[in-house]
Amino acid sequence: MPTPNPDAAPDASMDTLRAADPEVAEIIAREGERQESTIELIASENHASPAVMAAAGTVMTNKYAEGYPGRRYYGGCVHHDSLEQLARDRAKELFGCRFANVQPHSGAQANMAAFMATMKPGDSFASLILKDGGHLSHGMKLNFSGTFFNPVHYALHYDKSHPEHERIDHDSVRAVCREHKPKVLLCGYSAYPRVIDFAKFREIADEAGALLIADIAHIAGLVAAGEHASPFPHAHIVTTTTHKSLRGPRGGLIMTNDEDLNKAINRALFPGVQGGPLMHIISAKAVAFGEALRPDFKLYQQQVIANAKVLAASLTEHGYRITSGGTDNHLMLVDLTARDDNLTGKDAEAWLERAGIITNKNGVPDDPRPPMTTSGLRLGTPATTTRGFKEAEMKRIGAWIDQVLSAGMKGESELDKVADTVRAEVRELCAQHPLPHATRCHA
Ligand code: DSN
Repeated sequence: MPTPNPDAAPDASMDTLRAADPEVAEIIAREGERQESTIELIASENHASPAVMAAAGTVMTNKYAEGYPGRRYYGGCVHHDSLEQLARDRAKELFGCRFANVQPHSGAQANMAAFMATMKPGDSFASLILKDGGHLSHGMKLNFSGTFFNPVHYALHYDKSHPEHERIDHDSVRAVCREHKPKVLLCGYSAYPRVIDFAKFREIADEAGALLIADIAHIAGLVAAGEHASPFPHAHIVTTTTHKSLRGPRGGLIMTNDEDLNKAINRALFPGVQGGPLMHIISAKAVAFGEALRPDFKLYQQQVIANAKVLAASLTEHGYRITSGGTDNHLMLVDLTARDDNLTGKDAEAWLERAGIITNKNGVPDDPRPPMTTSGLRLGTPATTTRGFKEAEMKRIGAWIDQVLSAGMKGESELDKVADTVRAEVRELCAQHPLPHATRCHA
């Protein structure tokens, strides 16, 4: 867990903000208190360190630096060149690759640039559909990826008697690639709790003459720490966000080992997709990469995985079903209908929030319910692990989740009572494990 840095002077910047704009400062302070006093189980969220946040709020926001180090369209970029080069070098060291573009504002924009670098409008790419664990930018019809390109989807095994039930069906990947001859095969997911076999994906991509893109947004921290196999050398392009398990600022990153692809990616990102880079965020990415290069980051990721396993086991004991039978990474999908047919993700998310446990509703494979209702919850452990929760706390959280959901099924008055009791206990536990940025956010 990152230790609060007494030299980061976070209080001073909040004091400045409070004096200049108390209205904004008040809302931010309340959000700080919310984060401080609730249990964050959203698998894609984390608590960035004070140093990452300090770097994100600096004079680097004042500058246009369109272009890349050494080739800018504006004068005065000397320090921006140094910083972007440092961020690139740290990203390359962290992920063991030759080229890194640290400018994407987000994971979706990283994917957009990767697609533009490898495909023409109308070209096909193969991916997992959103409802089975993919991502908006993996071909959802309203997203750029489904509007300008032609997504074809492979599937999960869906056969309860199959040992690989609810895991990637590599035969389906192969069949879709043989039939459609896509330009790109995309792997990497937003709601997939199992290990991704990048070598197998590359084998299938090679057979189909496709390029392999791995979107490791969710598992980037695990990969960086060597706690999930690396997509290199298998993937031609790797995209990621920097704020999930990697615990940096909100942003994106694109990497490759191929010099020509690197040139195409750089062109596609700027001027293809973006204008000026967010240099303050690139500074914060450099800090986060530096943190992830430290030995304690590996211990953190090991604990993230251990915590996820314990939470999954605890929920199983309470009668819930974890899709695919468990988890290998930082997240799990909880099938609530195993506990009660009428239980929905929408209700569960709302009821748990009343108790200070923050989750997101999520479809389970083959979910008959629509995305705004769902039969499942997606839970992840990066954020709780950052605040120092270990196995014992995970067991308690599993029990609290069941207590609240059981109460919710009994009706409003029972939920009211139990949610209040659990909320108080959650507050107490959170107070024993203050966030690394506590001093920054509190009024
Ligand atoms: N929206 C993110 C998630 O929650 O997984 C993916 O970008």
